[in-house]
Amino acid sequence: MPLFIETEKEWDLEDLQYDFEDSLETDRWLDAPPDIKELFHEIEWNIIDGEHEETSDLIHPALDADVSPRTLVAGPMATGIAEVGRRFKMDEYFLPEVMMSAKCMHSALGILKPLIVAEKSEDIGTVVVGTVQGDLHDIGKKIVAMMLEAAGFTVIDLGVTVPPEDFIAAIREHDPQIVGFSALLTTTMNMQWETIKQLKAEGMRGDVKVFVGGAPISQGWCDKIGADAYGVDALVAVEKAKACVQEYRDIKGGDPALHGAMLALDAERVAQQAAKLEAVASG
Ligand code: B1M
Repeated sequence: MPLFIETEKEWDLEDLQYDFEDSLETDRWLDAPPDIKELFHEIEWNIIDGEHEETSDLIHPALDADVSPRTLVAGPMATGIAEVGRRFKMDEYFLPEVMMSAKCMHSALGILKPLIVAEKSEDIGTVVVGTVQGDLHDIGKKIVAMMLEAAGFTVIDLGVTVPPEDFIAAIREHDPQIVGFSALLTTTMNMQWETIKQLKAEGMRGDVKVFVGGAPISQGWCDKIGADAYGVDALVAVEKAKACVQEYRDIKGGDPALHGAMLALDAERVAQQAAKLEAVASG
């Protein structure tokens, strides 16, 4: 039975601006056994420090202690790379440091991917994913792709900087139910829109449900460009993708009814989270 450790909260990461000792004092992962809490802080600090071998070395003891691969991805790996993003934004880090930290994420994901994907038991559909043209960021897209695979999808990952015509060729070749565009830059998010426009121009918009995601992407952007679903994170993307091939399989891509159904899933999740919080607060 894997250890349950809360990862869904939006943590205060201020301690990551100081040092490891400060992290030991935060309330992040207080529900974990103390040695696992410490291990998580070591993982996040090794990602921040760009130590990829050490990061990989710490993944195995966590797995041996029954921490699930998903908890590692959503827990210390997410907080570590978030702090790297903050440092980059504040000019405390430059590209070489960010590249070292990205290498840590890739090394850890290399260990975790086969374990996550091994959860796949049935084939429920096909998804084509890629990072849009001009954009080299692929860590989040890889996480989404492996979670989709674990949920039963066959995933065709086209890689990074994928031009619209390559998405279109892959849709023709693989006939997926879903196509997903990842974008991490405000300068490349427009390529999600361009790709949708080209899908329409080819008369293919109804053939496929379009998902969008990535740090600068929002529900408002999804609405504006006429995508069907926005995935704020990998778990939400999987929840919506499953709904698209199950209860909403007969609704075509681009149909406002599908967009409405995806929004209803968000509303339902928010209501459930609020009810959970209320239950905790009232003891
Ligand atoms: Co870049 N970078 N980077 N970078 N980088 C950002 C995105 C930035 C926000 C950093 C900052 O300023 N704080 C900033 C963008 C600013 C902006 O556009 N306004 C930035 C910049 C500026 C750049 C360069 C332009 C820097 C330069 O050259 N001067 C350059 C661009 C290169 C290019 O793409 N052409 C660049 C380069 C790089 C590296 C190569 C060094 C490296 C990428 C390595 C790699 O991916 N192989 C890198 C990194 C690592 C980052 C940060 C630090 C981390 C990104 C990441 O992996 N996050 C990032 C800071 C940040 O995002 N806060 C930053 C972790 C990942 C798990 O989250 O990708 O959001 P994320 O994915 C989530 C969700 O968004 C969602 O699910 C995922 C899992 O939960 N999701 C989807 C993602 N895709 C989805 C698709 C879906 C559904 C959900 O459906 C299809």
